[in-house]
Amino acid sequence: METTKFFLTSVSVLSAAAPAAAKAPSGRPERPNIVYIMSDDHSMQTIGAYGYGLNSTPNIDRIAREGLLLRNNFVSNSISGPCRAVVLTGKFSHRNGFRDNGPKTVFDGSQTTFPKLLQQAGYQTAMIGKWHLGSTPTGFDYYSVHVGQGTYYSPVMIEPDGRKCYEGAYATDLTLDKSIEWLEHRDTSRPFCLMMHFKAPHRNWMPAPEKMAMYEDTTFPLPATFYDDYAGRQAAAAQKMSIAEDMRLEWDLKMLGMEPSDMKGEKLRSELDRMTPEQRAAFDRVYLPLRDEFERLGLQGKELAEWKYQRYMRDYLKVISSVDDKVGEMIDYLKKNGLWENTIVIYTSDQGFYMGEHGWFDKRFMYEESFHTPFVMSYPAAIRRPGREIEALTQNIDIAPTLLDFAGVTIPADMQGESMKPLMTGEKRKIRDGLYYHYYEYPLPHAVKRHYGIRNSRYKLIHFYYDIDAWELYDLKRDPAELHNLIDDPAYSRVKAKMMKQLKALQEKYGDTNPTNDGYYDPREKKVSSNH
Ligand code: SGN
Ligand code: CA
Repeated sequence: METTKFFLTSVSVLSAAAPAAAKAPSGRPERPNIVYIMSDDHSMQTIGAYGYGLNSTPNIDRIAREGLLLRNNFVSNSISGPCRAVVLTGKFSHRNGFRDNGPKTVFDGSQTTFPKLLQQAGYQTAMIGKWHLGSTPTGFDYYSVHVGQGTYYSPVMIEPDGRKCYEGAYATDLTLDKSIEWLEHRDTSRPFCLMMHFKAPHRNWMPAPEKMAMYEDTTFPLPATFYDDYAGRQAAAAQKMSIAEDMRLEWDLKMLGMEPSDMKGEKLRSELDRMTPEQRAAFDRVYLPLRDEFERLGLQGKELAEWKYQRYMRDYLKVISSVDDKVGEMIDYLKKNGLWENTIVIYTSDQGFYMGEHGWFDKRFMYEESFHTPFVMSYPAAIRRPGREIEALTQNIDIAPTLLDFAGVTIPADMQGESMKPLMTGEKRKIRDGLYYHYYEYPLPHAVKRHYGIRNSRYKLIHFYYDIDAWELYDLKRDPAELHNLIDDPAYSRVKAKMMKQLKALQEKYGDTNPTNDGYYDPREKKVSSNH
């Protein structure tokens, strides 16, 4: 493996003033460039433009202000690899074959993806950052991807000519710098599609040196459902993603030496070992006094749970702040180089995340916080009336068809999503009545039971299965926090019957007609069920 000392290249040095986007020789407008920015586990609740007031993200907000924001955008299986496979293929997990992050699952890179189709249509394509699909990226002229989840410090990247360790680099900075470097060396006569996938803000929320002290004086409001008792919700009661119970003092909260026998403590130490002495000193300056104070306080019970929540929020938001800075540098680069008008810039996340709602971190459930995912986009050449919010139900299966549509490339008939282009360019209409969801990864981490379900603009119906058989029904208008399971409420029997029917119709439409026979590998049984 080659080791590279990585020196951050300043964007302003690289950028020379470039002419504004020209018309193609045919006189037709140029095909748009695409910068698809996706982070890992970035919740809607922590993007300024969504209005929760927890933090500010001025640069991500610029994309929404100069373009649009999707209010009701969802995933189809709230977990990293599966979401990434859905984005590339425009197909649900049961169709693209990548159902889970489990050790046996590898993305079949021979299938059709939107970057491949763009490449065939003359686009230059690149994939930089978190890939997390097991197989070597296909459909890209260039790639530089993390090994698995990657590390925050001194990441090892897989590139066409082998693995390289970028010693001293911070992952978020590296993703931006590699992206700009690729743009600088591209063929300017052809359009490009760049997928820029931040590792951040994935667990263990390791901040950049200059952000270590940020938010240390801020106290965040405890979510109203932090002490949820999960009454009437068996699967919610069985999870292992509680801030109070499952968040680790060393790995997650960086209290060095507080859990000497915990395997995950090892993981923190190995991440710290990847730092330069200066980076390590910046960490120690902030986290060692916090550890000493924590030891002195000896917190228990609710006090300890709330202390963990504050630490979690601070670290998570420090990491987000770096992401937002780098999004800003990309916007500035595009503007300085005359590319902004004719480039589709998307900022989204692989899925949503819990910021203490129901007492949780992590994702996986079809409940709103992890089912929802943020999505803002700008494309001044085609999106009139900047700053628009779109209320229609959209889903990550729609991304591939939408980008192909904008690029003027035929959308394959077997892609399962819909093009959002009409919505985005001003037509007021809905593209679907209901969203379908199917999550498989049980019993792997966090013990979230397998489930599938449907959500429309008012109600949600979920079936948890495998080693449980539990149905849940929510009225999102009356109970947006999803605390009251109405499945046995006689007042909702007609709603229930209607939702059951709609669910069946969606399963037929999308070809997931035998959902409990899901073929997912169970490491405890060491066998795979028949239709895998
Ligand atoms: C790791 C994390 C989990 C997380 C999964 C999946 N544990 O296993 O908390 O849910 O990744 O995340 S950790 O101790 O290794 O941090 S995903 O976003 O890649 O799907
Ligand atoms: Ca993720």
